[in-house]
Amino acid sequence: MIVILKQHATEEDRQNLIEELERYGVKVHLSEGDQRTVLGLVGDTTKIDKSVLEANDAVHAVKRVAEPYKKANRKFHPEDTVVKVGNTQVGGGNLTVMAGPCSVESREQILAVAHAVKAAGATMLRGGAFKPRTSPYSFQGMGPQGLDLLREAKEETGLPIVTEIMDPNDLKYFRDIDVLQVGARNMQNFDLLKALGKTDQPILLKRGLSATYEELLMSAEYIMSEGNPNVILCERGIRTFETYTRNTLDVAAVPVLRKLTHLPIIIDPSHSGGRRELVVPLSLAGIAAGADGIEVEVHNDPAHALSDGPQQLLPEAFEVLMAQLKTVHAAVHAEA
Ligand SMILES: [Mn+2]
Repeated sequence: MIVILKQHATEEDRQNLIEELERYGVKVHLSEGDQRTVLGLVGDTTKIDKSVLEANDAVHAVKRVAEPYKKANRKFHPEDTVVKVGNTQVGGGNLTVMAGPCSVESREQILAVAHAVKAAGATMLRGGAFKPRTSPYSFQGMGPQGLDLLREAKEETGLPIVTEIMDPNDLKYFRDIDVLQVGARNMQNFDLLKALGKTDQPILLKRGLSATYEELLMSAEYIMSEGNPNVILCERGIRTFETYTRNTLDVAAVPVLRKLTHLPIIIDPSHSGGRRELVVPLSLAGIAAGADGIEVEVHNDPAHALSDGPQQLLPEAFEVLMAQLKTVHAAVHAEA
């Protein structure tokens, strides 16, 4: 971190500032030019709040030279992280396909979809039991009963389960759930992130609607700094000026995050496109960009789905998608 002092900063201002900075345990190197005095901070600057320094009267500007996230940072962990989920692995060249309905609606529905996606080659079953809906009048999910149905579907198919948790107080219901999903709207629910950091369960962390890459990685850092290294990132579309699609899938997030972090990256073609006909091309684009997998919504009767009907694939379409995904994934991972 580099701190540039104002021209009018006095010797006393400078000494006070250096003492303040040294309290964080960093070394301060002073270099005095004709026009400007610059302080170079060496050591762990993660605990220093840039905006507090910027508000100091003697400070002209503050520049970070290192990213504020450490545990999620590829610089300190060059190897890709591989997250073990049941009998499958996310990252490390594996193709992860989390498929299933937006919401668990009934025993018949979740079992039918689970068997269909398993037969087509999905590696995990997704399904929402606790639903974060934009409207309080929309279907809110089956809650703990929905989790029981997911457990039953897992027992029948062997597919590990991915399902969303919204409230740290619900953790008691999720102790045996394979992957806990944090939705886009909860990406900065820091109490939830901290509680999930105290477990060792894999977490699927979705990017917020208007979150930067750094904000996403800082949210991952919340989980990891509490001791849980099992974080999987998910790009699920961001809010832009475009209204044709539900959100705009940021495909660039995949190669950029790949560079910044060692964590696995999944894309969600369903909530980004919001339309069934976009799910296949967006899925393929994500894998082509180097994503470790997708999380996709599949329903046996989308026309009557209780949530997100227009974007859910029929099992037959999912089967076709699986074949295409494998082809693109193989092409990306082929030796040049
Ligand atoms: Mn959905």
